Amino acid sequence: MNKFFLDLGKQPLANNYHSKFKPQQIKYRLKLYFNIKTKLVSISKRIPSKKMFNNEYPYRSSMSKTMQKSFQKLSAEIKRMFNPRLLLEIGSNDGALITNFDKKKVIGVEPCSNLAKITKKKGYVTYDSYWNLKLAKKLKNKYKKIDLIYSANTLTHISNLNDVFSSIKKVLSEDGVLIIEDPSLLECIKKTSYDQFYNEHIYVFSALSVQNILKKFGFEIFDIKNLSTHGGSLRYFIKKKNNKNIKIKKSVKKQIKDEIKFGLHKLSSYKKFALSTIYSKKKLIDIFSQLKLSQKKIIGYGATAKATTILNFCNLDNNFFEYFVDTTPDKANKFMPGKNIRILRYNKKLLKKIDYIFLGAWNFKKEIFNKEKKFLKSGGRFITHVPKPRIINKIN
Ligand code: JHZ
Repeated sequence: MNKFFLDLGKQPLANNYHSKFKPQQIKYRLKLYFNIKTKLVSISKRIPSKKMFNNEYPYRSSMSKTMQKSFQKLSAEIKRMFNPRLLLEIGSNDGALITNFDKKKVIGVEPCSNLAKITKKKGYVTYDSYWNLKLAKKLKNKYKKIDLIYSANTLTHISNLNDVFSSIKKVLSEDGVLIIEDPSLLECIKKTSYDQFYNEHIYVFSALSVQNILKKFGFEIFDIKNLSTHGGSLRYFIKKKNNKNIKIKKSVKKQIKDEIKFGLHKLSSYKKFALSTIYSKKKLIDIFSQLKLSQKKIIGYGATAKATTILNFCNLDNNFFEYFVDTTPDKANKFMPGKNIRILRYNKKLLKKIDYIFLGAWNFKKEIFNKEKKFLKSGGRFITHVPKPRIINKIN
């Protein structure tokens, strides 16, 4: 049932920023498949979770103002709409969401102990564990009733979806609500943002595939919100099918209709996406090659997991870049996986004497442009690959 549609080449682990220049690195082939029956898009190679999500995981959810605001807004909405007695977050990272709640009303689950430590230190109950049935049983015994489960950018990272959803089913109360939030496959295809695929992202969900997965567990989507975060995400509001007190909103049908209109239910659309990706790669390489020929100084902005996919797929290395800048403390003075480009802790001075900035964090374009108005005013230019590879010389 799984049909191959795109090969993104050999890719290192996207968040494996090493501290030394390493000429040889372990890479894994990144191939994308579409399941004709379930409509689920996934990668072929599954890397053991422990190799990726451990006590050195560098990604911090609260590193951008945009994400902080998004989590604050959602927290207020959750309180207003559902007023949960107890909220459980799967993949609580550094606490960008849970720290907006009363400590007695929230539990975090976070397998990367360096991140779990941050919320524990602030006094939030955090289980330093992977999400699985064993933990679900433990939580059920201890808390009895959990009426809201939230998970953002986490479930797409767990290979065994059967285990994920049966564990959720185990702990969620009968009238409880599950909210999940992940990059939208529709937006990813529309924008040719093939960089949403890396070894951590085992799946990129569509409403079509989520709906199919949920059926098996007696869950159904009752509302969907399109978000601008992470280049376009979907927030799915889910309930148990037996709970008839919550009505299903029109947004669900609308999203499914939009996805079908765009062809997310058929293989040919993914083959088209594969062709657009190859074209995008060629155009991006052309841009970089021309700028390099004219001896322009280029840096990367945002040492993202997405950028790892681009650099390794397009074979852009330290011949093209001076360095990458990033605000994340744990990425500083390390190297971009697979391509040995140094990452420096962001500081405005690092933008001086630079001609071009490649937007590794293109999903935060607005926030970055606001911060770097001076760079643009002084003649600096940005390079992006979404929705099409191009040079940007003005805000918006
Ligand atoms: P960002 C991560 O992907 C990994 P990445 C993960 N697998 C996932 O699923 C997604 O997130 C959701 C920096 N930055 O969010 C901070 C600046 O330096 O696009 C971050 O390192 N200056 C969990 O890595 C990076 O950019 C800034 O002004 O693709 C953004 O990473 C801003 C705004 C960000 O996720």
